[in-house]
Amino acid sequence: MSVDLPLVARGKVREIYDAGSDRLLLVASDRISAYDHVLPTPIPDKGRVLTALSVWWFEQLTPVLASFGASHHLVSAADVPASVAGRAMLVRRLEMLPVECVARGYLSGSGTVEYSTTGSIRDVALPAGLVEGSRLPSPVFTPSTKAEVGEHDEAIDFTAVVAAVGASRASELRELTVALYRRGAEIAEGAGIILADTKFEFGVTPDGGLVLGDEVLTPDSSRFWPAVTWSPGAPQPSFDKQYVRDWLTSSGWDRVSPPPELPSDVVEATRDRYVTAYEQLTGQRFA
Ligand code: Q0Q
Repeated sequence: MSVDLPLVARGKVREIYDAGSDRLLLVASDRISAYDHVLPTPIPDKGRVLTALSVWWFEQLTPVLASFGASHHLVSAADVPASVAGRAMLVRRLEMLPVECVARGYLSGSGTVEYSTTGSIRDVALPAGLVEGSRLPSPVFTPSTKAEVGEHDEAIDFTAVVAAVGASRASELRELTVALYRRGAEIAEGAGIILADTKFEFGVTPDGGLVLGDEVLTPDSSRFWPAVTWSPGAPQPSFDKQYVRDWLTSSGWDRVSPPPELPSDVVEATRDRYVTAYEQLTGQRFA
């Protein structure tokens, strides 16, 4: 156990610990997942890079949050146990809302499948002729339910969000999710990175205040594409995971049996991609 606190929840690549009555400790590991499997080989510094990125994004997004009368849950990234220094965030304990708030600026993955079948994404009609990787006319709010560990999130429509949190809160979530995505995409574009889509999680404080939780705008919660290779019409290369995906495919792994160890050159190249994403976005050297 790397943290001497009660474990609250464990995800594929992160854990949450109980840090007191109104505090949690969100710890990011160096684990990496691909094709719905957690790989056996860690990526050194992945947890530290993605934590530093979330911390930076919380600061960048504070004006957008404030314009909605909302805030974020980060208390400190310094006041954390030495054993997880740099890869943990002390956060406010929230009542998390049961909605994964996804914003999509580009057509990809399940969005492309839905569009190909219906000509729309959820209740948003889209122009004809869009293909995998196409930029959408406007960002689309595509909420989903929070799946149990190991399950896939389930797409829901806006009426289901209303049923879950009420009409006013549902509209607030949709508008704030899109506004945060737009600001993130604008900053990322300036750094040569396409923010294709992202997932936010929100909670509320006892006085009903809306709070942005979880990690934000990391390569684990978002699709990051290099702008220089953007070419609609096929799946876009991932900014951070393409080396891993390509090697796994070349290894002959069947994506069902336990995944193989990664070779050191793929590990090093992947670490470089996380560091490069951080340095390009923030303009700061990763230490
Ligand atoms: C909370 N999670 C995510 C998770 C497993 C992260 C609960 N501020 C908060 C947060 C946050 N962030 C949560 N609960 C209360 N207050 C976040 C989905 C799950 C590992 C890491 N689950």
